[in-house]
Amino acid sequence: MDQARVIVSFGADSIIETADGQLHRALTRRRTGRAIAGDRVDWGGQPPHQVVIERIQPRRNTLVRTNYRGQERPLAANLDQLVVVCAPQPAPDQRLVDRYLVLATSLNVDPVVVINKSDRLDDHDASAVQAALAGAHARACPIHTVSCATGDGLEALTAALADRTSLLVGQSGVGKSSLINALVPDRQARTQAISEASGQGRHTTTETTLYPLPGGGDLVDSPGVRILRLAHLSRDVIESGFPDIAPYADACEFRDCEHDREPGCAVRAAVDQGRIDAGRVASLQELLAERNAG
Ligand SMILES: Nc1nc2c(ncn2[C@@H]2O[C@H](COP(=O)(O)OP(=O)(O)OP(=O)(O)O)[C@@H](O)[C@H]2O)c(=O)[nH]1
Ligand SMILES: [Mg+2]
Ligand SMILES: [Zn+2]
Repeated sequence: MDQARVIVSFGADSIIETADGQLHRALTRRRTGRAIAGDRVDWGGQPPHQVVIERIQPRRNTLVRTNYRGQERPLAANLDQLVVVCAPQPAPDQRLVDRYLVLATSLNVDPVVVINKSDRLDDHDASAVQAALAGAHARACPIHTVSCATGDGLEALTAALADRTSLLVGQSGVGKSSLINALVPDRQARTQAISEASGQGRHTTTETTLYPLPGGGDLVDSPGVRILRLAHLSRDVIESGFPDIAPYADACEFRDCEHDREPGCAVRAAVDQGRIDAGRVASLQELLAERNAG
């Protein structure tokens, strides 16, 4: 059986890249289950027609989107790294950054932060960005400052992405698409080739798509993770996304302490003493409350 990588999936149909670098439209059988971007699969058939995915190899991890009804839909598999993109404009949102850091923990992948638009970063903006990144500092996560406009920092970022599958996340307007355009020089041709293989026109760009990087590794662009619901995560997973707070939380009098006004709350005490960032605690409380609400 030959092996391939899933580039993008539309339900029962996927586009796979075979070992020779060709893109083919492939069908999954009902019993095989649905393939998603990043899957490694065994395939058979006679390209370009009747290509069939025979088996989806076990996934190291699965990025899942949960909708407002709590229904889960898998989007991408086998990720190594989560790239959290922020910029001076739109102003960074600490709660969102902290959510992405918890997402990285839940997937068991390393977070990397990119501060884009360095060409627009004055001192005032820089301190606002750093404040929103308190969680990244607490987790000693690598931070790359880049500009898609000038090319500043892109070489070092390329090195950090080499040979790994990285998911790009971040607020609308921070420059995720600009980064893909800067890092994947043949993106246009690639999108065209995907459209041709799928026979579905421009539809593909709205789906979670894997882009191979010329220096090795892949970037995953997933419009589906913009609204990030983490209500399905356990308290333990959420708390392990906050290593700066966890030692204090362990010392709270109540195991289910919400770090609000409970007596014997070691987290509140640590905030009052300036030992931990109040914004981080607010992020943790928000995630715990969401989870409790079901
Ligand atoms: N000055 C400057 N502008 C940039 C840079 N990178 C991107 N932009 C601009 O920022 C705007 C948003 O960039 P996009 O790449 O579309 O942002 P995005 O994150 O893909 O946004 P969504 O697709 O809505 O999630 C565009 O007008 C870009 O030209 C940069 O390094 N410097
Ligand atoms: Mg975009
Ligand atoms: Zn507490």
